[in-house]
Amino acid sequence: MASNGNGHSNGHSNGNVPTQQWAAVAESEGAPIKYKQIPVPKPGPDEVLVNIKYSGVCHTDWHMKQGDWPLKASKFPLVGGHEGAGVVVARGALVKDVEIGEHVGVKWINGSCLDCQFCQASDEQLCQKAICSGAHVDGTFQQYCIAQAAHVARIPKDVDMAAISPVLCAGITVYKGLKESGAKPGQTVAIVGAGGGLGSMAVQYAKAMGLRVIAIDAGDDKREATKKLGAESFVDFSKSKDVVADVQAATEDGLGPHAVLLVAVSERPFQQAAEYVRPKGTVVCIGLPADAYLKAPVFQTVARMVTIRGSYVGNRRDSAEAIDFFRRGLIQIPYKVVPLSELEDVYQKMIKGQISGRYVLDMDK
Ligand code: 8ID
Ligand code: ZN
Repeated sequence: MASNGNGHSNGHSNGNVPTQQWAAVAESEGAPIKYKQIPVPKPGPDEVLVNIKYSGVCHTDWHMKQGDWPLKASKFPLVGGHEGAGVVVARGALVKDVEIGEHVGVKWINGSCLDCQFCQASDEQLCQKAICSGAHVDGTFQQYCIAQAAHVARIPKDVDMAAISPVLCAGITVYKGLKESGAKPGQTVAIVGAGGGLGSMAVQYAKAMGLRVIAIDAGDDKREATKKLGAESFVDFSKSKDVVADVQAATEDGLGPHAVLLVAVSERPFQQAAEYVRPKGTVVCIGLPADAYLKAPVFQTVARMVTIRGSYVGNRRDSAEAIDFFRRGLIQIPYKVVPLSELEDVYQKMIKGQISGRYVLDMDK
């Protein structure tokens, strides 16, 4: 492929950036994915161009493509993806601290204003001007992707890029959620949706943080998979006659888990968790089923002093910490690498609940 020399005027590139690339594109809301060639974007003054090597596929990418959330994609055709690991190949003129050749991750938060009260407090997820990968700008399901230099995650060069890619959303998000839960080493957390992408990560992070895990999901594959990841018990929501009683029974004193991490894409568990969490426990809502509402009995929530809270991705510090857990060998989830051209098949498996762990797209196949 031809080189266009420097990526952006007054910026710098490694001199090998092509003008065309392969991408997985949603032409319109709800349309199936097309694998096709599109132009390589050019980074703005504060942005870098990343040659994506691998990208995990998050359920959020499906929601964005379908348009079933209050947060809508601001562009179609849209390239989704926000778990991209790759190499910086060009940078804008204002970028000083990210080097060409560095390994970086492109996350859901692609950019933010860095100036508002939320950015000042490092809650950049809450920035009213936050730009999200695969929602407001094209994401990581393409060979070359742009991100604001201040927001790319740093990936040490000794880390495997395929294996780390799911950490860049799933890992960071559940690590943050576990911190927000306030659960302490030795205490128990129930992970609802434990066999999926976020759930598998959550079981491993929880274990690495000294927590005991009750996994909740469906089917023997996920029972086995979550056991291998370190869960002490499993409640099959598709077979259980009383999920609330079964989750409480899975704790030694029968009082229920100290925290619940909701990462399922279904409303029902969001209506049950406050009932089985231990008195003074915390329910952390992370999964985002469309059109869903939380429900909790007021009397029991008050009299049992239950906390219910939301948790949304993580900031740059959470990202660095989550990556460090991975680098130290503490986080290993099952993942399957398939070519970028197979994204639509991955989505079809995902919505049927058939994915255990994560699918990772190889950009060069
Ligand atoms: O920052 C955030 N809050 C954030 C970040 C990333 C992703 C939120 N998310 C959201 C996604 O948009 C999605 O709504 O988290 C949700 C989970 O994403 P995922 O882990 O990427 O999805 P998955 O791999 O399809 O796993 C979902 C699992 O939930 C199980 C399924 O069997 C699957 O294993 N599940 C379902 I659907 N219903 C369940 C139920 N009633 C259930 N597990 C237990 N009980
Ligand atoms: Zn995600």
